[in-house]
Amino acid sequence: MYAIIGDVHSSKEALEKVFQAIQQNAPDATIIGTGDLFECTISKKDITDKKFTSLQEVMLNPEGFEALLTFPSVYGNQEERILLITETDDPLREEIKKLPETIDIEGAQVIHGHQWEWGGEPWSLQQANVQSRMTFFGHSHTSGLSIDGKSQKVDWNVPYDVSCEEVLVNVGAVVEACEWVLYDSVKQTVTFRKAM
Ligand SMILES: [Mn+2]
Repeated sequence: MYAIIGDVHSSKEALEKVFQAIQQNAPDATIIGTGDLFECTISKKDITDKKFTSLQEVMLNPEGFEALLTFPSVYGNQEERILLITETDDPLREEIKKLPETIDIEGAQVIHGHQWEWGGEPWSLQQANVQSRMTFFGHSHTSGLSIDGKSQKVDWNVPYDVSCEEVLVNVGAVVEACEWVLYDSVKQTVTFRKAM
């Protein structure tokens, strides 16, 4: 059993709510992160060659937030940007640098998804370059499920059978929405959850 969560964007309150829900719904679930744990406060368009020498200048990290990050996670575009624009021996930077691009779990792979092709109107995933039959990702802050290339309507608290050819699961966002996904690797089901 896995609880997949991501796009926390430094929201301590939302992460605590989601933890509480996981504790109530699936206390034995292994928590895996889809990245963008932190919020980078320097936007993409404001990036220059300048290297910041303290992390506080470029990211939100509220008191007690880091202590909650005890689960394995991949990196997202926020972590990528934080690394790109800083030069400091802060141990937190080293921790961020250690986050992998992908994590393999039972029968699936976890990735942030910003590496793929996004665009269109409304802005959405155009092309996913997956390495696994089933992939959990985030990035867009919109829960979604695609089975064998067909987009499914997402209903909350309903287990979806994912024992099919190709499955893409957008786990939504912890920030603001308190969304997460429960993945039962034995029964091969995913259930979308909202901790609000
Ligand atoms: Mn992202």
